[in-house]
Amino acid sequence: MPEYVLHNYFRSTTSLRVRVALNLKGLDYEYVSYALLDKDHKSAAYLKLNPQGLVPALEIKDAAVLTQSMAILEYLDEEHPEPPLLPRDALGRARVRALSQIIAVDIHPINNLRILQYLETEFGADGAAKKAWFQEWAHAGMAALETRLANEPETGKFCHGDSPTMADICLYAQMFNNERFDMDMDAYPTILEIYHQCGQMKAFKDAEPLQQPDAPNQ
Ligand SMILES: N[C@@H](CCC(=O)N[C@@H](CS)C(=O)NCC(=O)O)C(=O)O
Repeated sequence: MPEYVLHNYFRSTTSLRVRVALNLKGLDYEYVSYALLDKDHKSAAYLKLNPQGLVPALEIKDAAVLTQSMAILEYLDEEHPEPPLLPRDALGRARVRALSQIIAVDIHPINNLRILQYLETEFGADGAAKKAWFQEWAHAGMAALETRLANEPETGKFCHGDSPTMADICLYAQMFNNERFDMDMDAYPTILEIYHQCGQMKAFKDAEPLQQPDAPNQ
């Protein structure tokens, strides 16, 4: 029996981050799905696990429930250090956390399902308006990320050197949201190259939305 239970959803990109980390570390886990559009994540049972009512949550059987994908990634990295998701040096760690947070702090939270639903119900935003909102903030973050990745010497095959870190996990996951909202990524060749590099690795591929048991049949 796996030690970990991942409460998540196939299309959730914060869930995707945790799936990649578990795969990279070679950790087996039980997959429990919450259909966000059916509000499964607002059920009383789930709110007991995560009062925030957001996925993912990583349950450590008979021990604890972890929430917040970035905190979960750091926990997994501390408990299962190989392969590392953060560099050994403090400057490197600060850089990787900063690159990660461009996505995890400055892009994702303001484009999340509940924000887009609120724009619709409270401000009458239609599909086109929601797409414009998404693209505005995603382009702002992607442009800054591209500038840094293209110009900083620490960038290698991946965001930081030649092996994947937390920053690559965030970048990879975000690309699936970008695609859903028809983002034109032509201006971001370095990001696209790193996305391609990640996609060569089974740990990333296996975490993709359409590879999950709750994904619709293709
Ligand atoms: N900062 C949180 C964000 C979690 C989050 O927003 N998850 C989304 C799916 S990617 C969610 O549960 N959305 C449900 C909603 O907005 O109602 C994390 O990184 O875990």
